[in-house]
Amino acid sequence: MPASGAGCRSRLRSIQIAVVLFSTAILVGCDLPRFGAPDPASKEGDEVLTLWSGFFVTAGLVTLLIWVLLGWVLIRYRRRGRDDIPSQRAYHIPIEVVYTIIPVVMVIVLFTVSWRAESRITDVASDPAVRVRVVGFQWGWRFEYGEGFAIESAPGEDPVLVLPEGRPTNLHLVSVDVAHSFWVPDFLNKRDLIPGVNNTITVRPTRLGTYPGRCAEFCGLDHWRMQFKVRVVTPAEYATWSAAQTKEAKGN
Ligand SMILES: [Cu+2]
Repeated sequence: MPASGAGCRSRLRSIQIAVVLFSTAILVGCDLPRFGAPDPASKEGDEVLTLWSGFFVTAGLVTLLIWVLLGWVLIRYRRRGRDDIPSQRAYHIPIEVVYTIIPVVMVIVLFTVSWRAESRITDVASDPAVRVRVVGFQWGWRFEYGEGFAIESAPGEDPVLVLPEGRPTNLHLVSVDVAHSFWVPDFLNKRDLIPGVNNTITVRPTRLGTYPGRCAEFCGLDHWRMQFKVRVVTPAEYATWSAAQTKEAKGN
């Protein structure tokens, strides 16, 4: 019926406008929402967040498109009378080609973006400002600095890994017993410590502050005790602190 067709077209137009406004609002925004991820405190975390947000927006747009198409089909082709049966088409080659190619292209794009981000995140700095050998054991941590001193877990006290802001630090992750995992949630980065495996990550903190860290691999009954803190300080503060630690280590 003409009246019903006009109403349907008007509803569809409203939905189209809503989709366009929603997509535009998301795509033109300089800062995408974090969708539940912590505010990253490292350059590597920024990369992970960008990837996470991009995937979230893509998934949201695909979901929205499906809902819109579903709604359109339900309204446009609803049964209006006893003998009202829509066109029964067995196939439609152009549409099938389109809905095969689009997902394939999307998967290729998402794969490429992920692969490039992963390469940047896992790239180990060749000339880091600081090198720390991170030793995980049941149940604690020892941070052995390249400058010749170490910070270790003490009873009732979490060890503190001090890092300079904006400078690359290479963390060489080593386990002396079972598998552990070095995790600082605010860095949005995590890597396992596996006996016999050499794992190294580069961290570039971008924000001053103190952040909690913990073992993210169940490693035994007292796994919960494997907590530590990361304190990000200015490069000048780091130099002063590390010089004092080195002096103290040499004195002992
Ligand atoms: Cu553990």
